[in-house]
Amino acid sequence: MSDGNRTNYNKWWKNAVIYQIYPRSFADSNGDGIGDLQGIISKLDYLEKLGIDAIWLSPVCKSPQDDNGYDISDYQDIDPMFGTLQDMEELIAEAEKHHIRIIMDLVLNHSSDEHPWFLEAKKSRENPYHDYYVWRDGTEETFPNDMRAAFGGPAWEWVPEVGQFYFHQFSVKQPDLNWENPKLRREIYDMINWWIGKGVGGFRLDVIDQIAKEPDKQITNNGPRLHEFLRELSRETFQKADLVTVGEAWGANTELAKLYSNPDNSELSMVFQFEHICLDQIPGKEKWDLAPLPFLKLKEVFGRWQTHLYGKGWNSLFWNNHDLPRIVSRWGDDGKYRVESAKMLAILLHGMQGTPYIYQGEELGMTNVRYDMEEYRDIETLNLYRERLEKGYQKEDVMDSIYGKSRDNARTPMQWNNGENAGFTTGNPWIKVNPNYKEINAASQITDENSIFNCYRQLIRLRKQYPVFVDGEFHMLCDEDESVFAYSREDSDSQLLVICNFYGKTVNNPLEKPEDSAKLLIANYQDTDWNDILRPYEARMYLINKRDNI
Ligand code: TEU
Ligand code: CA
Repeated sequence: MSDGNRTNYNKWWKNAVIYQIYPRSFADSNGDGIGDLQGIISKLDYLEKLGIDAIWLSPVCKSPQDDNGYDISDYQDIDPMFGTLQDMEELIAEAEKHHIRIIMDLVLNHSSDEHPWFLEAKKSRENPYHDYYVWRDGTEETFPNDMRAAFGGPAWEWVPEVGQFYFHQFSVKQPDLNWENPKLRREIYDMINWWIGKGVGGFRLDVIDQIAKEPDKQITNNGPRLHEFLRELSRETFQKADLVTVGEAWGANTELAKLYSNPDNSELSMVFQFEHICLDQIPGKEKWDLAPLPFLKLKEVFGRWQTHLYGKGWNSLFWNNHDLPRIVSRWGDDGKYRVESAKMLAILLHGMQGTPYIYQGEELGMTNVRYDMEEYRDIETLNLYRERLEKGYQKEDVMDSIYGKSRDNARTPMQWNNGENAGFTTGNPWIKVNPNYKEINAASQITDENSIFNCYRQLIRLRKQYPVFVDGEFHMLCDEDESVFAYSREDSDSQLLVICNFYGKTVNNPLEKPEDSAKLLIANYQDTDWNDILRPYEARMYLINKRDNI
């Protein structure tokens, strides 16, 4: 079925596992308290041991860091905080020696307001760069419309020099780029090709579903020209090399995902969508308004994505990223059953079809934090705190929302060992280290064969060993069961069977014992016999060789 680079049928990234690094929180090499590229280079042995194939590197380009690098002021240089372009080239080369590819984070929906394009654009309406951004007339007091920015406040900012508003879907320092302008698109393609020339393994495309916005119609994501833009982008750049490309798409459903990740390779390799991970949010409310997880709905959502995309598209599998709270605190148990529940969540996810992503520290079962307000750093969290107090919310309620959902939960420094600052830095960390680092850290887990780290390591190996992980067809089992998440994956040779008790109570095992020849591939309790009950967060994965039974 494979025909080289032209289609996506037999691509390397289908049995790959991708590891996301949030550079400022990963490893600090020079004691300034901020993680950097040399820090990452020093941890490549660790990553090779884990067995991952690629690193998705959150943005390291030059940036005023208003949104921790998602506000880029030079797409072709590295922020001095992280190192130099030479360090980046070294990282790409050193990673390759460890069989790891580097995936860059491309932020193409907006730039920084300090990008030279924007500095020019705001000088006058006649400036050749003016049209690189999205402007609307108005008077200082009357906004073009009432659209709001993702981090609070209006989506419009007045610029007196030109007597116009510019549009920003995120912070005021992140003006939206105008993809309607072909010259802008050309500049973006040239920049991407320059990075391809540097040997990167692929790209993650930040909020790519928002590039084709039409603010006059209040359209943010899935604008009418979105897939036209994506096909042009892909043709002019990605299709020239064997890359992995992943589009962050909050607004995707399975039909749209088939366009993004069409096996004909006309757009991207895969989609990174959030339907499963937003389920503990009440529809129409904000993520901060905490709600319990509707478990049956979770199964329905996973099942739908697995079956609708089968043979027609490709999905990312993830519980975590730098915007989300830690999964073990969110849907597992970060107390008594931290180890069991972290492994259960890993086993549940890694048996499905798609490309798994591990977010730094997830492989250690790192947890959420509860800090005093002055320890938080994220612009979204700081804005929320201010806005909700102004609106009259109780401080305790706002703090509960922050404990539950703040992006800083994911951004505390990586816990390497039980030494000072968890081995992250010899200086003062830019954000406080989670106080539980003495108990939860990489050094203690690498050598412990029953650690969460070694569970992830084993899952990565299994995915490479058995083709059924890549191609097997998904079937949900006991979909009405209120506690157990179970499914099978089947190809012509074998069947994979995954059974997970999603909760902390012992329950009856709703499944029939598989035949004796079934091989237990991985589990999170040490005894291996089949049992008619499932203990708290118990997870088991079996392989049944169909040929044994003929
Ligand atoms: O995130 C897109 C996005 O929609 C989220 O920011 C979301 O609004 C927020 O996290 C919900 O709490 C991407 C990046 O992943 C994020 O870090 C950036 O802040 C954002 O784009 C802007 O570039
Ligand atoms: Ca540093």
